[in-house]
Amino acid sequence: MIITLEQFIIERQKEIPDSTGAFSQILRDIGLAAKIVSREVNKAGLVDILGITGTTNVQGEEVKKLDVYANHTFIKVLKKGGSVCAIASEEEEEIISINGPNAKYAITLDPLDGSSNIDVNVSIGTIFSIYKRVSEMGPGTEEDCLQMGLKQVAAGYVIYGSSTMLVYTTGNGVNGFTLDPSIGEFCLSHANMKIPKRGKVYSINEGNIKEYSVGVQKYVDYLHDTDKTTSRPYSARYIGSMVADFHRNLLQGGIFIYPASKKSPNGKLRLLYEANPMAFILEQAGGRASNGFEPILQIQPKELHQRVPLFMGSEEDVLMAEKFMQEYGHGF
Ligand code: AHM
Ligand code: MG
Repeated sequence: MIITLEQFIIERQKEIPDSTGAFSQILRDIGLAAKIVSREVNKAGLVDILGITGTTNVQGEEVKKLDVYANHTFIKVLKKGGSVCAIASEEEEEIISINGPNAKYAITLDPLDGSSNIDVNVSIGTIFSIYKRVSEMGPGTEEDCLQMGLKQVAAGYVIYGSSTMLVYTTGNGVNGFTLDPSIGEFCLSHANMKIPKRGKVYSINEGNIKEYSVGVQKYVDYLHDTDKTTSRPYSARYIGSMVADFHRNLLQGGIFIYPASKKSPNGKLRLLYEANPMAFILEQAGGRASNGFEPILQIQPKELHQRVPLFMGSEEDVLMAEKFMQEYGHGF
């Protein structure tokens, strides 16, 4: 029997005493926005033959870049839903503050991650985290978004790939839903997802290897070595679209690394809407995520767009990478 995302959310809501439905509303809104973005992503390649000239298409509608479109779609849908008091988005310098009687939650969002891959038909994604607001009722504040990852009440991502999938956790396991375009519903396809304890794959932008710290270089050397008992050498798989690399590793095991480099001492990826949500999902799926030295979920954010070095994936693989980091320290 098919279980749709909507049905699943309603079933889970019944388990929460005194639930007002505000939280379920956000999850449903994310599902809706994801469907709208998925539709647009799927026709991205048709843009040329549909006759778009300049900034307007044949219907006379303004054409926006997909990442801007995704940003507007998620914000519009979440605002209308009424459960969110603050939205921090990769596409917005400041938070979007909202006032409403049921606005009990804050959300951080990367509306379209890996968007440089759109033109080459490679999977891209949306990433989100949800927190309980910490400010008094009224318009949301930056503090509502600047919470430690441990405080997340839900996190997830949507991958726009060969099919569109929504994967999320509310701290009670990880579940994946695949969009069935024929009925326009996300259907439960991957219940209670678990990442293998160890993988055979590593994902890192190895072109920059000389820019990385000694610990990262030594760890990658270690992965290149031959040793049957630990399945080495590992295979390199790097799509350059974090959600896609993450999704593969979640299903099949492995480690994803975006480390600090000489040029970018904090790496590239963002704590609030890239590292934290993935770290929460991993923790729920039996994996691990750190900056090489401390758990991602325990880092107190200071800025909305703060970057963080990221090591995440199968528990044993991340533990081994951390061992190298700790042995060689922060040195380049
Ligand atoms: P974006 O948010 O600007 O799309 O950048 C994030 C993306 C990730 O999806 C991906 O893992 C990473 O950037 C790839 O970066 P690089 O090209 O430096 O390897
Ligand atoms: Mg991004």
